[in-house]
Amino acid sequence: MKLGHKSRQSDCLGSAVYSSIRLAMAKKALITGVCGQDGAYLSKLLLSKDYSVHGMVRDASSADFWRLNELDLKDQIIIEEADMRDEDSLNTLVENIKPDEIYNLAALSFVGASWDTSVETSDINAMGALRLLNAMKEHSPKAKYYQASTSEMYGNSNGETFQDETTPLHPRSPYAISKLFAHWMTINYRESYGLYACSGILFNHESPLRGINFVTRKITDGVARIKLGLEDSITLGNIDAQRDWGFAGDYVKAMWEMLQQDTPEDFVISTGETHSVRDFLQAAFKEIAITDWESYVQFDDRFTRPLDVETLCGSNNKAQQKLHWEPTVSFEELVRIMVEWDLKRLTSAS
Ligand code: F7E
Repeated sequence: MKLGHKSRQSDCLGSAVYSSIRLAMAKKALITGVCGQDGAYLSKLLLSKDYSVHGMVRDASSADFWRLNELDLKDQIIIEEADMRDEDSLNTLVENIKPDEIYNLAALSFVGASWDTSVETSDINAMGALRLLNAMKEHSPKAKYYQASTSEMYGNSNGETFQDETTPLHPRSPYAISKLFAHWMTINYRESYGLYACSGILFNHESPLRGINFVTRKITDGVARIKLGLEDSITLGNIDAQRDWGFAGDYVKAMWEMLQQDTPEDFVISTGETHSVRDFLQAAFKEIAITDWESYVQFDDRFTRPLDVETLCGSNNKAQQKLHWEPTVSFEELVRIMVEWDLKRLTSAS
């Protein structure tokens, strides 16, 4: 009995010592925007690789941790408070943590709202990235930096079928312009100061953790509501727009891979397939056995934009060759996963 007690104690002591050694040896990652879709999937990936994950939020008391809770990660992440608009808070954060890797995912990311929030969008997405790069240069210059760049920077394709790392950029929204600034600052800091800083030009990436205001989740949520008799239609804007939609869980692996290379470079991450919003609607309604989906969809000008990007389709050749990365979830599977998740969520809530 005594022996058992003692050995349990020494086991506890052993595992406590082991945990603190592991923590001390673990790579430290700082993720801004940890509460977003990508922040949650990236946290999961890094924790599975034994990183110590520091997740930045603006205000912990009002932050919405639903995605981290959904993946059961909240207790494993060290939540840090700082603000992309506040240089001092970012300096203190980076100086205290001295991260090995910084993933800048924080952004106002809803393109449609960016005309109404252009100043705040620029402050957070563009100047915020610059403030963070400065903090890294000053306090953790050996860290590796990932900038969440976006296919929105391309704007409308000028006749080319695929966009790649060499395609000219012509942004068509305040959001895309703010991201363009951060993209070029990342390149400039790499070239000027020799920092390990790189950009992932990610095409649209979705999942059940996507915000409800993005078109994919709006559709899968709407389809699930129609199936359960909670709504009778979905109201949308431009359904002729075409996007290259992949699964977010795949895309965060590419972010990590980009920071494991010998030299920092920028990469396009995409599936190489494009589908219209119409195609997405058709596939989502098919999951609930509705083929005449047009009769369930309404148009409202409120959901159109002053300027939209019509077609995007990325070439992931460079990522395949250098990162050995490729998407694992097809368009149809992605739609199925999202519809099933929304059906399950709404069924258990009712
Ligand atoms: O729109 C059209 C809309 O808001 C897709 C962000 O993550 O990916 C995302 O940007 C398309 C557009 O995503 C509705 O006009 C029609 O053509 O889902 P979205 P997005 O604008 O492509 C990029 C890569 C990012 O970086 C962004 O942060 O769908 N559309 N009707 C609609 N879109 C919305 N949201 N709502 C509608 O009712």
